[in-house]
Amino acid sequence: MMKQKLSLYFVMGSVDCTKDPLAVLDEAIEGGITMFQFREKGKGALTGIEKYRLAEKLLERCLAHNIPFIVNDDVDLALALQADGVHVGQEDEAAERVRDRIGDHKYLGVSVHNLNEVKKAIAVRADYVGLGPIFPTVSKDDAKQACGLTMIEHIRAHEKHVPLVAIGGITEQTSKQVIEAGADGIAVISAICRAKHICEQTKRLYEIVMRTKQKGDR
Ligand code: TZP
Ligand code: MG
Repeated sequence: MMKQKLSLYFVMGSVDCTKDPLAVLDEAIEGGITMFQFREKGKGALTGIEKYRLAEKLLERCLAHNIPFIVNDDVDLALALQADGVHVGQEDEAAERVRDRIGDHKYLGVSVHNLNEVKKAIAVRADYVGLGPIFPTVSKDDAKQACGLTMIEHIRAHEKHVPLVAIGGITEQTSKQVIEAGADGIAVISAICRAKHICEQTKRLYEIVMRTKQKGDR
């Protein structure tokens, strides 16, 4: 179930968009995204009531299309909106505390960079882990060094069942390899946000992921 939802995970905030974020999300939904994360971060990011209002509108879109809506690193916002879950990084609010605050019926996603962090995330009952950056990325100021496809294989070899989505610099050209390495899905910002034709680009990404998963019987 979670593994299916992770197939094409779109991550976005106003800073990532060159046009109206609502229009971007509409096109991405039409193209077939399976999960959405509101990540309002970076230079010029909205805060306070503006952040809330944008999240509310994006959530409405996701609700109408049955797309899980996850909030990045803002438990208060997720609770206020009754979002589907929260995603936190290693330097954000501790995952264990987030789990306590959101309860067992909301999704908890945790960013990881190695096997040790995966094991810790599993211990706090994370619903999925986000591994990355797999490749160099332009979308995260404080991104760690790229870990490469081998880190996906390494984690998969030791944790066969953990729902794992890969993130960081993933494009139409690399999606197939990422799934073949053992990821249940791809999480992307720029591959969708920076596309000329967002809906068509999203459809292409969706097709690649789904075809590759099918071939591997996943
Ligand atoms: N975490 C690790 S890499 C990254 C995040 C949020 C940014 C991913 O963006 P892009 O444009 O798909 O590389
Ligand atoms: Mg962080």
